[in-house]
Amino acid sequence: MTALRKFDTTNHSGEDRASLIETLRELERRALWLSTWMIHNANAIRPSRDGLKVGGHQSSSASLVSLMTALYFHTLRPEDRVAVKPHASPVFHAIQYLLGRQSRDQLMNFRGLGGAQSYPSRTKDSVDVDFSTGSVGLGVAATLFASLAQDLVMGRDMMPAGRRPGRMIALMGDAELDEGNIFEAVLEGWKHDVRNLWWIVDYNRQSLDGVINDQLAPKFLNLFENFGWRTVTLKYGKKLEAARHGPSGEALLDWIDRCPNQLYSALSFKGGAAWRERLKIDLSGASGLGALLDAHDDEALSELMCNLGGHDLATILDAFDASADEQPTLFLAYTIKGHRLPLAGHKDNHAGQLTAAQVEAFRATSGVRAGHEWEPFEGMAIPRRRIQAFLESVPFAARKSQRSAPAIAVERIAVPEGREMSTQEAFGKIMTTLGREGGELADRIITTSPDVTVSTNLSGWVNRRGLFNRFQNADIFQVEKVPSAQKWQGKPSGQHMELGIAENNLFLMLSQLGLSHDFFGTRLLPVGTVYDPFINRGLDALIYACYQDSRFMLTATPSGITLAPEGGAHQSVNTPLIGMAQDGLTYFEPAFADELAAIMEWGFGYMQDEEGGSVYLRLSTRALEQPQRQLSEADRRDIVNGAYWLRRPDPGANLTIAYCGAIAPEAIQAVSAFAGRSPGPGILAITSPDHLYRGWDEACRRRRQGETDVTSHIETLLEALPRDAGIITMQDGYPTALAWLGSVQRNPVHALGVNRFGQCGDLTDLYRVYGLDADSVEDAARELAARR
Ligand SMILES: Cc1ncc(C[n+]2csc(CCOP(=O)(O)OP(=O)(O)O)c2C)c(N)n1
Ligand SMILES: [Mg+2]
Repeated sequence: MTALRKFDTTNHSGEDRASLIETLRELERRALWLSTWMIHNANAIRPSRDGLKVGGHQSSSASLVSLMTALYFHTLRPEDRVAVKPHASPVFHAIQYLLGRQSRDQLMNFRGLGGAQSYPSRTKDSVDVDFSTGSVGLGVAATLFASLAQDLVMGRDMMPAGRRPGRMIALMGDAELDEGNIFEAVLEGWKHDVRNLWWIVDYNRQSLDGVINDQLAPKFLNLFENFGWRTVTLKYGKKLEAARHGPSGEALLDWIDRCPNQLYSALSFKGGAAWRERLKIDLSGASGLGALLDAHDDEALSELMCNLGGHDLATILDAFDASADEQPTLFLAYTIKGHRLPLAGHKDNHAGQLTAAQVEAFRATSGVRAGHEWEPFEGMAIPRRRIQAFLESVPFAARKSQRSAPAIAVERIAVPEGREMSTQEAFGKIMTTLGREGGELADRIITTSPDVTVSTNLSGWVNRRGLFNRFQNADIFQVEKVPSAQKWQGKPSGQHMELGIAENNLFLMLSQLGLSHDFFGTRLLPVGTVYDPFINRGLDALIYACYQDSRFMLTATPSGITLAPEGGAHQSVNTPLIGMAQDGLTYFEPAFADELAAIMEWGFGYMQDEEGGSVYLRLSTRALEQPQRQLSEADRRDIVNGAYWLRRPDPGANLTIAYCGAIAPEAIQAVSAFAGRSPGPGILAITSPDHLYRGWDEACRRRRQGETDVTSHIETLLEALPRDAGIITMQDGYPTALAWLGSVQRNPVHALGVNRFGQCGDLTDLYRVYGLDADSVEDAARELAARR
């Protein structure tokens, strides 16, 4: 293991430990009040126009208040990044408000349009959110990949001068540990020697439906320790630790250790008298029990029994301060869901909310005057000036929001040479050339792949640019002079991140590489490869990456039944629709190498554009004869916009074929079968059903809003076609991706495509069985003619 860098743990406020904790306790009380009140306000005070329940999680928030107070007001440094447990969003906003980084209006409009979001959102919240969360498990794992992305940036010496590496921190619910993607990530992290990573588990032993299994803690701890993590358990707070040395102390703690989760939760809900009754029975005969119980009234007894590590600021600070090196660390912090609220410990408290009367009572005990609920320092027991001075000294307060990095110029991407080529092969050649010829663009590209680097044609690039490894790592096959086309030498400056097969990890890796400009102030251009059908396997993580507004190029290949002999498990059908429906991702499916080169060149720019997004290339292994042509700038623009006439229809033509992707030869062949027809049909080459559709949709919207001189690309193209001419669409994918073409100027459409699982076969058989061959086109033309 390398020498571990120490993080700074100084107490920046200059206060001694006792007054630091006193100050934090006041802030903790305030954060608990504000988060509870924010949810109450949204549900019970703000007028409702639709009668819908607004929601919000008071108990999940209360569970995490102490840990978040310690983190944000003491431990965090400006360069650290945090994924906040989704349903603790109100605490996050309350803390940002206390730090002066969030507005009162946003809190008052929690869960309303333009207000603080229900779950932290990088794109929809106005305050700086590091990781979006909501789909549990993903934000947690994303922190691990953010740390790997940071190592890549450092390995390539691309961290801007004066910028320090940060810790990536996840505040997670214990039930998030049920999500498999967490463990996939831990395994991948171990392979890459991940560091600067903290996962803080809010171990309240409750999920949504109730109280969860006993004795999970040792299993989690073993697992993480197996993968080289330090584990830190925060079980008892200082009061319980002190009680250990008092009368009946050992017996009491031993009783808690053995207490089933359900019983502990139920007693936490019932309170002091119930604890007393139970302890009298269960610990009867323990010496000193009477003295222990006599020393505590019901309230004090409840306070003592609920004094768990995750609610005890001194215990939390000790744990955080003692873990200030780079080793990945799991903090298992025992907490009570709903702590200090009347909902505490109740198994049904997940969506439960305080009644108006309970809020009133809570207001009184929080020292908040009616009408002053939103005042930041209302009811605080320490002078306002001291609190303000403290808040100014908080290290995290120095965080500046900076979400961009200098742009990388995109040079011309040359069209790979070859008479016959598949788009996958063309992709490989483009990447190899970039790798060989270098330049700033090539230096910024980071590729990654879940064990399909070789089979997606990325090896040429990897041979040139090397594998990422935090340490120099020779390719032993090369050293031993065993002939191999792959030279897999690892080094810190390597530009390929090789992953295990888990597609979730691919998308989370892309998600965090594609946020490097925001996280580290340096632009990376991530390119990931995957088999197209397995987009579905990692789909939630892909959606998550787009929701975070991450910027990457996803190359998915091979695709469709064109992968003929490989059979149905490897043949993608629904992915064109995913490409179209996914916000933040523009989907292309070129047929020819020159189209791909134009799209990739545009894509590297689009990935950097503030209004841009990510790019999805659906490619194929089917080699096609390449058109002999030189594309003009206008041709390249058409290709990027989604379509061009490969053959313009003759004036007055009553038929056109619109195809997308590797099915091009069948479209061309079908049209030549109609050669005798006059007027001759057109062939519309569609390079992006997605861009083409969005252009049309956007034009329709603008016209609805009164703009008169807007015409979309597809409208311009279809002007060449009479309105009653039939359109046959052809794609190796679900046919509705192109069926909308009929709505543009009301042409009748017959959409050919794949709408069932694929199977093994050769192209001739499969295109016939699934209706994508020349005969099917002829049938479709007949059907369209009959309709007219
Ligand atoms: C992927 C996913 N599945 C289901 C949900 C619905 N859900 C929200 S919170 C929750 C339980 C969370 O329990 P835990 O993580 O322990 O958090 P706690 O509220 O106990 O702090 C569930 C099932 C979700 N948000 N994401
Ligand atoms: Mg929980």
